[in-house]
Amino acid sequence: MTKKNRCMILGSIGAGKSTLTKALLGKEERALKTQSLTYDDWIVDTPGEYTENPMYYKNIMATSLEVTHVVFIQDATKKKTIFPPGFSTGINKLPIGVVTKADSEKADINKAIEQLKRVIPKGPIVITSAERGTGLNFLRDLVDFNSTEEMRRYVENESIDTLIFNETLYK
Ligand SMILES: Nc1nc2c(ncn2[C@@H]2O[C@H](COP(=O)(O)OP(=O)(O)O)[C@@H](O)[C@H]2O)c(=O)[nH]1
Ligand SMILES: [Mg+2]
Repeated sequence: MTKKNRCMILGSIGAGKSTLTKALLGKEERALKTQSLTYDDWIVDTPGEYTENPMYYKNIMATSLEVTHVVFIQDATKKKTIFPPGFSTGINKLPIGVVTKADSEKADINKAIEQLKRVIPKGPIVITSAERGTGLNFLRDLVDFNSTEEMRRYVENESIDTLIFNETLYK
């Protein structure tokens, strides 16, 4: 069944955006290199260049008008994040942080969470593996909510360490 809400997926080249998209939609085929915006059911997959090159930020802003949620992907196997600090606050849509490739032996999940906390001062963070299919249901559920408060209540209710609600308090 399709959804009322839609999300756009942002993250670096190779972070696992398209593999996650296919897993969320229950598609079997492997992800090919994403060359342009790809609309499929309730997900808008984006090329990594969109997030990596500030030249495309205006495209991100324009596309965000078509969705309810923006998913910020952090690859657990990468030391660096490509998102500027507080990036989610510049987009007026509900943010969700997602750590990908949690199954990898090279994954540093805690580091990825810390990076996403700086990108999303207030919002949920889900630890996932598209390979294993873990965390996908939490992400599907989060996209059904219509406020950050609802997402927070959901996260608190689930009470599991692969689903976090971040709230950074500024001094
Ligand atoms: N170990 C592992 N590798 C993954 C996972 N998801 C994606 N990958 C690998 O990461 C690479 C890039 O994936 P892709 O979805 O094309 O990234 P995109 O550029 O962000 O769309 C591919 O080689 C995938 O097989 C995962 O959950 N676990
Ligand atoms: Mg892709």
